[in-house]
Amino acid sequence: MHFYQNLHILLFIIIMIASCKESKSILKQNINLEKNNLKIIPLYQVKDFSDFDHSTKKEFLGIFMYNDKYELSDIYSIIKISINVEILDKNGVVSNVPIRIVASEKEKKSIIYLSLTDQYGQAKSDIIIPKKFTTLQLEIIMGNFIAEQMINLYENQKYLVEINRKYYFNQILKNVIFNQIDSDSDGVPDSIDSYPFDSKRAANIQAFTEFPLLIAVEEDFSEGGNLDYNDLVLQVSFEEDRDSFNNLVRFRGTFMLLAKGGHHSHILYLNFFGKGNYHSKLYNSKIQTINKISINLKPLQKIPLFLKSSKYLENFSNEYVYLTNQICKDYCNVYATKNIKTNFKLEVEMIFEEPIHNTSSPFPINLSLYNLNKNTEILILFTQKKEPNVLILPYGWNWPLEEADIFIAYPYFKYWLESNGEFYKDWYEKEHISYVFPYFYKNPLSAYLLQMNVQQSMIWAFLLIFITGILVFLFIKGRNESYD
Ligand SMILES: [Ca+2]
Ligand SMILES: [Ca+2]
Ligand SMILES: [Ca+2]
Repeated sequence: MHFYQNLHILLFIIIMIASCKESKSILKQNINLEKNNLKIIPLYQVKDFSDFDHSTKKEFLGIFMYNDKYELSDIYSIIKISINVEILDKNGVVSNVPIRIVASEKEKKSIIYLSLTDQYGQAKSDIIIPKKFTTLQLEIIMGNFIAEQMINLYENQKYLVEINRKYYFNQILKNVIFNQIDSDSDGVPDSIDSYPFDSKRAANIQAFTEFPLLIAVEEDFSEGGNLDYNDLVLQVSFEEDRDSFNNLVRFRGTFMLLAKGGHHSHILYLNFFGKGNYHSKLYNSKIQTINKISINLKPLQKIPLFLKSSKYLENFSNEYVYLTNQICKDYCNVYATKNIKTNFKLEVEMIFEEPIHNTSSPFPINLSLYNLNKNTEILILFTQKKEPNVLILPYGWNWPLEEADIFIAYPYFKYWLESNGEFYKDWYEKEHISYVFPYFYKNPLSAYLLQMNVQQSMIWAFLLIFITGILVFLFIKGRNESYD
């Protein structure tokens, strides 16, 4: 009895703390807005520009038409969105207007898109973002003014696949747009330029650093294999530098082989669309640097991920490559009874000679897995729907144990597949605990910390420990009293 009374008080305290946190974040946003001297412009939505009566709306500053599209999505953990935003004013189409999109999920905010409008007044690109985000904020930046609009990533069980909008402003935009400090003259004002003194780079996009991906491969899918999707599990996180028209300029990625459920040897290949200078740094399990490699790559030249030496490029011999079996030896991290093995970590940076045009590479890399025992190759494509051999999953996913069928380890996977992604979207979070390798369980707190930024996470982690302590205390107290 006492236990439940105390529990009410505790819940009240938790709600109070949570609501304080909420109001603080709103306050923080307001301060930021003032600091950057940004104001929000009201926009009016119309069916047709011609049916808007300008004379009756004195405060009128802009109107917009939209034709956004939502679809069911059975791509595993990413969404491809086509962006088509057009800006007009009294004089017609307006070029060089910065269009920015910021994605958010709870406290996490991340720039996912930045581009100036082109000579036709349009910003057009395909982008790929993690499904973990829930809302987007579309911003049209006009000097000291910003028109911002929220767009939901899900509506009626469907995912946003196209942002198609036309904005019309009832004033001449040219004067306000070019009335801004732009130190490197790349067209993006200093206030929103991630690299204000580098004219080649304008946006640093970190969506996949916030939400790393796990790639799980089942090599024997077509041969009626065991469907344990642990033949290879690779963790990938990356960030991109893009220019003021959203073209890719630099790529920085981190790769870790987390598991390998078999005795075969493979080479993992990385593939970029353009040519440029490639730099890599390989760490061993004790986080000591094993090697640093710098090479020049031709367009679409495949490069093994875990290189021993740059001599590989001279004679293409596998002796200059770390095979998967050398990094994560036979049946590594697929048996629950064995300790977790920490493997190599690879950091790479690709500096492209020419910017890669945004329409050719919504996703900046391709990967492929070559099996030396079977002489077969699996392409790991990030945008293809229902790729049977490869699952692309969010960070934190625990893969099935050796020989454990994914349909048993993740009972809702089947229903999600059968419904074309309409139902059980969270199938990958509902595992049958005794059939998965508990990689992200063994140390849940550290996994939790990794997902958050450090300052907040420390506070919440301590609070979590504190609350857990109180709950345990109250539970024991309540139980003892009820037996008295
Ligand atoms: Ca600039
Ligand atoms: Ca810049
Ligand atoms: Ca298998």
